[in-house]
Amino acid sequence: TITDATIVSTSNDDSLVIKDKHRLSDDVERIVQEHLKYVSEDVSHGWDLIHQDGEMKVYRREVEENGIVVDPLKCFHTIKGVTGHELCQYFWEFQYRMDWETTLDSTKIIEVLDPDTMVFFQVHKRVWPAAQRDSCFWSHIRCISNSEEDQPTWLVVNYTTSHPLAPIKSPQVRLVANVALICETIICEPPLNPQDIKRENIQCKLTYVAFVNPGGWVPSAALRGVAKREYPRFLKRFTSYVIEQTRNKPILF
Ligand code: H13
Repeated sequence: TITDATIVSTSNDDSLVIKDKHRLSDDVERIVQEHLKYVSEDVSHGWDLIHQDGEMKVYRREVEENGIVVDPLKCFHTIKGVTGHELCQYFWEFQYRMDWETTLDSTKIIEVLDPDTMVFFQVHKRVWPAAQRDSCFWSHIRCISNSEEDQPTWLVVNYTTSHPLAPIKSPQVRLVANVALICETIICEPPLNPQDIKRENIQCKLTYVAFVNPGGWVPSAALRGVAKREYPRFLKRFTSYVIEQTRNKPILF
């Protein structure tokens, strides 16, 4: 039976999926919808291009709240030979995280809310001139079909939450974040038979957006310097990792 405690949606192959709701379902839904709306807003006004390397473009808007830098960040990239599903899977799944993350000391799953939503606790490397940071966030992966013909959009959202299993222990400071990776697969010169699609026929348009509050004062210039260096580094390392991992595997649409 379908009740208020269930969510009905369509999966990758348009079959109906019924999921049990959990205590954060409404939050997850709201934040996912916000990101889907925000992703198509352009960056022509008020955004600075802080890094460009081939197809990769990293923009930010300088914003401070109570003297703390909380610059929104928006990155665009096009990656050849991988799908949005593959990128999102490698970004979301715990087992691959430490292979591509260079800014973490540790990561662990502290709760499974449903098969697509986990709560993580992570300890970040001390990369800036201040106390060490940790984070506690739900991480949700989702596939959204746009139309019969188009490839679905895949996304992952990481959003800060509090959790009894992750109390804040000073002097460690808690990062507050709202991050999304949104990916769209494009099939170039599609062969007549979809079965014949090769990696050379696919590319993926990636958008990565991050709102991160360091949770306590950090010198502005130092923090902006770290962000300018680390986000492009993350994008380059993460996307190369996925290309490498999927090279000889069947394509995951
Ligand atoms: O998105 C990235 N990593 C995710 C998986 O580990 C976790 C991330 C997150 C961060 C913080 C809180 C909650 C979730 O989504 C890649 C992150 C790359 C980071 C580059 C370093 C940025 C330095 C600026 C820090 C501002 C305080």
